Amino acid sequence: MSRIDLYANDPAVSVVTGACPHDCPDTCSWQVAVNRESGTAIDIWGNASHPITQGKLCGKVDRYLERTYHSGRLTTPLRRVGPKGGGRNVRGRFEPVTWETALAEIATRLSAVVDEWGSQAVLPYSYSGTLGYLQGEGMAVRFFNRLGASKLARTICSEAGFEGYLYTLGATLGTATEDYAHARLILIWGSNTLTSNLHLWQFIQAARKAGARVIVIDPARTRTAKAADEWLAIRPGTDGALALALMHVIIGENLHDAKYVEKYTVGFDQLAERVKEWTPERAAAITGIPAERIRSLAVEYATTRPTAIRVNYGMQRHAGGGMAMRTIACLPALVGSWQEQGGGIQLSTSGGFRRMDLTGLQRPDLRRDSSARTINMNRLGDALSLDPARIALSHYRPRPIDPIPSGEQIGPPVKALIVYNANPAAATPDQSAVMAGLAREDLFTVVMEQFQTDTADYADYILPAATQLEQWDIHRAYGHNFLSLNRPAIGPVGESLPNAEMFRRLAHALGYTDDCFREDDETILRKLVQSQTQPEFATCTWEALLRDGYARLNLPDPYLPFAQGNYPTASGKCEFYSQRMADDGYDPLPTYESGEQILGIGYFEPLDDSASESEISNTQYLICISPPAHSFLNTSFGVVDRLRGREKEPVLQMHPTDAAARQIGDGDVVRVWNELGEVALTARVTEDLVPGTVLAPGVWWASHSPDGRNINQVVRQDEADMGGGACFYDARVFVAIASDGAQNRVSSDKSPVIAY
Ligand SMILES: Nc1nc2c(c(=O)[nH]1)N[C@H]1C(S)=C(S)[C@@H](COP(=O)(O)OP(=O)(O)OC[C@H]3O[C@@H](n4cnc5c(=O)[nH]c(N)nc54)[C@H](O)[C@@H]3O)O[C@H]1N2
Ligand SMILES: Nc1nc2c(c(=O)[nH]1)N[C@H]1C(S)=C(S)[C@@H](COP(=O)(O)OP(=O)(O)OC[C@H]3O[C@@H](n4cnc5c(=O)[nH]c(N)nc54)[C@H](O)[C@@H]3O)O[C@H]1N2
Ligand code: SF4
Ligand SMILES: [Mo]
Repeated sequence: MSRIDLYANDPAVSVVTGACPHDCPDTCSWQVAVNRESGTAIDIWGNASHPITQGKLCGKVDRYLERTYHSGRLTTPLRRVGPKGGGRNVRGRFEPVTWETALAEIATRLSAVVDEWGSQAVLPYSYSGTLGYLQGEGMAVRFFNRLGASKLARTICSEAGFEGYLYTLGATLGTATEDYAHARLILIWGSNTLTSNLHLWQFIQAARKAGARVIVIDPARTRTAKAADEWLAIRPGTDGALALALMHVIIGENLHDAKYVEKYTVGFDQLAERVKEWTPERAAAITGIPAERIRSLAVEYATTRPTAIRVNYGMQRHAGGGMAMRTIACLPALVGSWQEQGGGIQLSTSGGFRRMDLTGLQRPDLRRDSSARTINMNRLGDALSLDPARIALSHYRPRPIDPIPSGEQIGPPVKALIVYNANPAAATPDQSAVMAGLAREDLFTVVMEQFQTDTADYADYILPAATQLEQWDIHRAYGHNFLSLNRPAIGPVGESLPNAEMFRRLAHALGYTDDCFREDDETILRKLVQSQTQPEFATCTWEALLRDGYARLNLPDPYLPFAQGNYPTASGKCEFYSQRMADDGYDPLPTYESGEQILGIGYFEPLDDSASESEISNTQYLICISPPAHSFLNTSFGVVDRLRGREKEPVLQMHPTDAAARQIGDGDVVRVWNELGEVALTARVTEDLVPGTVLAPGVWWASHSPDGRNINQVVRQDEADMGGGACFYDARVFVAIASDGAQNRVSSDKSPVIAY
């Protein structure tokens, strides 16, 4: 019996429909059984009627009740009484205070900062704890607009790839998730579907039953690669070179769709000229994929119908991630696969929601000074420095033509930081720089959290946040076209409050009398839905959402966004040649440069064959990637013992060749370091990885790690080529067995320091 049937006729139980709030393409519709008498949630499951969720939640959110009722939930406001900083003996360093006291004291401190340093000395820091419109960037944005705080560019996940995709196609529209069932060739490109996008898999399986082949392009033989028909092992950061060579073969052998290209694209002749130099042999030397396989893949891709690509953010967390995405996004137009159901490419479906009008929710009109600076969240370490040159670097500069500010444009140091929906001490690049900033005694930090995270350890005040079971919200999705409503299933755990209510109360404490700080959550959401005028939201009525919990956007069914062109670019076409890119300071045509070239980093010359093993291990860097661990979701589930138990301990996967060169055996504790920092991990020697690359599944809490640090110790703050995106997977590291003193070499003069 399904769980809904089990509870539907039980008078002691009510069933509430909601939505998973986490940063995941699937945005599942969930149902929660609540004991009417106690008000306690007793069960949670995936909504069987939702066309994508299809009754299943993932292994993490199946545990959502354990997270909600976890003994570590923060249940009262806390005030710091001990010294600032990370550590485990938390209860000794914070004391509970009432909401009244906490809010009054926070308001006093914030006002003092604004009076002395100006309102831009206040920085919000948030990302994807919840993706809800209201509890995400809803009431919080109202509040920070009214305050006049610095703005935050939310770049940590997808910006480079997003911008690259937009330059080529004009919007993050693409293949509908359900339509992968119609494809006959599927390229899963830089995505671990079975871990991070589980609900796509059922459609891929349906395609395979009908004869489709599935190829995974990834530096790691992930669980998805193991389940697929073929793993193409690619060196990280080289996807652009592969795509250029595929186009070389497709155009060279006249396999492109000349009619589609003629009608719906610009710049074909220039593209053809450009890719001439990108022979499969050249790309083979860069990617590590044999030239013959590149050639045959190009033919397979151009001649199989329909053929679909699922590209995800893994391949764009690199210095050249934007250009790589821009290049891959040219492929479907070149072969005309947009014309078929089951053809095209999907990066994200969020473009379907792009015309959602958020002005009523976020109230940009409340901001008096629209020229407030914008800080790039990836450079939080620099932003929290007191050095004006580093603060200048932390300004958001998404394109090559954006200058580094100087003089007064730099603005004041950050003197107050308000963190919600984020855990920067664990998840943000250059962990030691972030922690050094958070440790500043003169920085006033408020953290709104459900748990005592690595970041909360540095707070002056911690405010207990509600979970999704305790709050209202509305969610768009980035892996399907349904809008979802989340209704609260239970009352607040302890004294916790939804983010919206915390910001509402903070607004009152600061004396803001605007009406918008009086509206309740349900009213705000109803107005948000009712105020939409674009046709795609016509089906998403408040009534439909209340009744079903979700509603499909009013898009054609099937939805083939670019079957007849309709690209929302300047030219109205797919832009093989992009004038906008030229204007923004880029090569207007697809191209490829290595991470070293883009970041302008000079490394050691590779050693010749006569080098001893120990010389090799001490001077040859490895590329370190840190994609999602299966049982975690960024850092959000690290607290659930059962899920942490499944991941066991923070590890570093290494290829046997790289391990042997360093005399490292499976299970050895190794030190992973570069010029930024170091972290101790347990080696896992495996052939499921391209040589020259190491992989540390993320994201572990620093405080759950043996040395109180995690892999973001070795990740640089540098921006990727587009959108100010993060370069999590472009880290260069040295690795050695922990006992041989590697630790000391980081700071020694003779250390293999990377030259800039
Ligand atoms: N279980 C779980 N699910 C998650 C998350 C999680 O942490 N855990 N995170 C969520 C978040 S925040 C996001 S943004 C989404 C998307 O999350 P993504 O981070 O895009 O996750 P993956 O789909 O695992 O994609 C990463 C894959 O890219 C590969 N990769 C790394 N570098 C390269 C490269 O240069 N080229 C190629 N071809 N591949 C490369 C990695 O080996 C990995 O298999 O998933 C969400 N879902
Ligand atoms: N090395 C490495 N680092 C990475 C990545 C990687 O692949 N490798 N992935 C990156 C990516 S893709 C992303 S998206 C970022 C994510 O970075 P973050 O957004 O910082 O994500 P989390 O670490 O999951 O932190 C979210 C926090 O929000 C809290 N939270 C959840 N719901 C609520 C709520 O309703 N209210 C409040 N106040 N808090 C809530 C959770 O308890 C959690 O501590 O991390 C990035 N960091
Ligand atoms: S994390 Fe993703 S797969 Fe898991 S329940 Fe949430 S939306 Fe669904
Ligand atoms: Mo992300």
